Amino acid sequence: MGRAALFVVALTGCDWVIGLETRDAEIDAPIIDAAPPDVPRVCSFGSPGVPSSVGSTLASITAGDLVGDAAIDLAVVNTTQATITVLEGNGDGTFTLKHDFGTGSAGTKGIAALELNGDNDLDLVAANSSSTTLSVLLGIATGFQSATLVGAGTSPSAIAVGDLDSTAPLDLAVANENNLITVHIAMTGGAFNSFTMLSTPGTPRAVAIADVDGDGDGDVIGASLDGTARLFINNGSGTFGLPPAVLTVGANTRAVVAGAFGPEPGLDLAFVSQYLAEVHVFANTGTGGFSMPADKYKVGSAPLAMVAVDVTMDGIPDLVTANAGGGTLTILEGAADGSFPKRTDIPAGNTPSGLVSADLNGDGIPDLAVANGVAGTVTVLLNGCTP
Ligand SMILES: [Ca+2]
Ligand SMILES: [Ca+2]
Ligand SMILES: [Ca+2]
Ligand SMILES: [Ca+2]
Repeated sequence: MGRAALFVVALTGCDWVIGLETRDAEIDAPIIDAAPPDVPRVCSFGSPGVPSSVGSTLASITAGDLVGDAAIDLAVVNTTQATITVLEGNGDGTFTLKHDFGTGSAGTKGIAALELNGDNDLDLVAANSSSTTLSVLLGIATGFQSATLVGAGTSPSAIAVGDLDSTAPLDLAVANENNLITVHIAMTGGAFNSFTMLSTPGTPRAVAIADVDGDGDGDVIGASLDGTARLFINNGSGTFGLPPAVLTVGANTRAVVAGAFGPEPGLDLAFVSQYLAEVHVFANTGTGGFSMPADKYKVGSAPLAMVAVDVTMDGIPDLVTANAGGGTLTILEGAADGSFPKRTDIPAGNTPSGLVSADLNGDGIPDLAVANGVAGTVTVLLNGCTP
């Protein structure tokens, strides 16, 4: 059976060249950078193929060793079916076995993988946007137990994972469309107590946990469709006393990520606006404040998801967006000064809606997996960039 391999080549002093070729046997080897080290790096992304159809109306995707064999697996949310499809990884970037798990509630959108009950079988949490619940699926050796429902706000859609109370296990922050970020502190054993509500006007659809003020605890960033974002500083115990700082971001912001993008201390923030098709980057001033206005970068049409990861393997974080309108990913390559001067777009299937980065073939280099929303497929892009 023929296989297609995408390749992307950066030429000396030129823009990237993107191509598609078909081979009958193995995936193409990464294209080797034979140029001197002071010219742009050469990257390739090979697509080994996964089950062509994994569900319908895929909203989000996450990765982890979900089946307990040390190979990285993928979990994809099927919104209309209220199921999570787990694609079992073979360790080489291919995914053959497929398992479906019900979420027990309607309109599931967001997903996260984390260890909740301390048994080292990775667990899943999903956000049910047609309800007021999260689904918790505790991992067992062969898959997952039946979903347990946990209360959240109304129309929860996105989930962030991080440590909010300085004790294990990790905790959650959830964006609910009824103008709330809810904070869910996980107890020993993996249960959740009642949640805390943080008022977040403008229909929040994106959330992140990151220690932006550098005091050791996770702070919460929520971004709304009205083009505002709020920064809630943690008191240290998972409570948030002060009114949030408000940032102006793009309309229909659908994802927020944190990273050490520039040389100054402190985590910086990047927001992606579906409406503007732009990424807005705010540099941390060192104490949890952010320089304004943001630096703005164009990406492909209708971006719905974003990750911060060093895909180019040069030690500097890059930003990758999944662009539902154009069927592409945009890679914004980070520079040492915290800017993202170089843009590359690569094909990524029909309606890329969810995006995750993980090392899917065990070579130590971060790869990408895309949930193709309308198509109901997953596109795997193995990273051929070399350090
Ligand atoms: Ca577990
Ligand atoms: Ca903090
Ligand atoms: Ca990089
Ligand atoms: Ca890899």
